[in-house]
Amino acid sequence: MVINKKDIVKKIIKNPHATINTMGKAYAPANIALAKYWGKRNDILNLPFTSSLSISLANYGATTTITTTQEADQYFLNQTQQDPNTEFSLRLKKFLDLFRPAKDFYFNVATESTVPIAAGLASSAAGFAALTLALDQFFNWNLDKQQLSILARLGSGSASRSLFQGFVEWNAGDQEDGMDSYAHPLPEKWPELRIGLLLLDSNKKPLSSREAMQRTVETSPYYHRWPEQVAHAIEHLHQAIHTKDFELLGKTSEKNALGLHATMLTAQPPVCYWLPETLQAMQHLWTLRTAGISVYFTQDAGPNLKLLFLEKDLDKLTQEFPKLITINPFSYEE
Ligand code: 2P0
Repeated sequence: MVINKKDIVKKIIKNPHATINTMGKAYAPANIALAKYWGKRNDILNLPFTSSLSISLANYGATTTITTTQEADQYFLNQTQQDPNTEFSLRLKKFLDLFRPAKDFYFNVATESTVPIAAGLASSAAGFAALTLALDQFFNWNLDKQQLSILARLGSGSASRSLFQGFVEWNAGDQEDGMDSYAHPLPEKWPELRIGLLLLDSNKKPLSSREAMQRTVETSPYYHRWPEQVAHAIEHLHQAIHTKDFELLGKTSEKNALGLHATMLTAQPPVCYWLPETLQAMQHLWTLRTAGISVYFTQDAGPNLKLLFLEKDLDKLTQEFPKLITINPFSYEE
């Protein structure tokens, strides 16, 4: 029997509409995977083939406010009302339908994003995580973070990780209903760690990560090696985080990102998110590394690079990349 999203919602929320408040409001950070989520064993429930490990971006994320409205849902992104037929609105509506108390009950959802627009920063992760937290408040569910992580995953896989700050691991789980597939934060903090956003192109991506992921799984002859690579990466990342071994963290993350893109490049038709500027920036970074600056990159389903470095190298790196946006991932308030 096919398990659908509504079945999962029923398992988690016992009394979905017992209380309806006038407002629900919550914040969730964006996150960047150092060992990536790529490929689903169940694409209805967004259940991954592998676990993944990310770092959340402190105050770079989304704040979502939910209220009610008459006649039809209304969605706002950075104060601009969204056309109901855009991909953004349709995806949001589908998620809200899981929780709508009645057919004629309408939501007003306003999201403010502090993530630089078009930074290729999986804004759906912060968005669906903030929305899930806001819904929890709006309906007084009082769910724990583990349950909320499962619900956020139903919106977007990577949103399961945006429920937490710091280093976060999303366990793939192996149950058919995915009740064991949720994220948890790691206890370690690394105050000297910095993330740099290197924006190389702000055009909309030619292919959504959802489609790219599916095509890669179905057609890349290298995909079968991917789960084993991710498992090794996660093991090495744990070691790096635990012993504060920055070289190991950087090397492992960069290798995992290049492995990810290798599976995409060998898909049919090929999926290539690289631009000439992406390769140029990679070569610049490799040259800097040869010259003794410890900097690594990771790259997601877009042309921009995310740099990993330590606070001590900040000045040198802003000299090399004057437009670099620097984030201290451990600067969030508890
Ligand atoms: C990640 N990405 O781990 C990987 C690396 C992109 C590259 O998670 O279909 O938007 O909503 O579950 O979460 C982007 O995929 O995909 C992503 P869905 P999602 O961050």
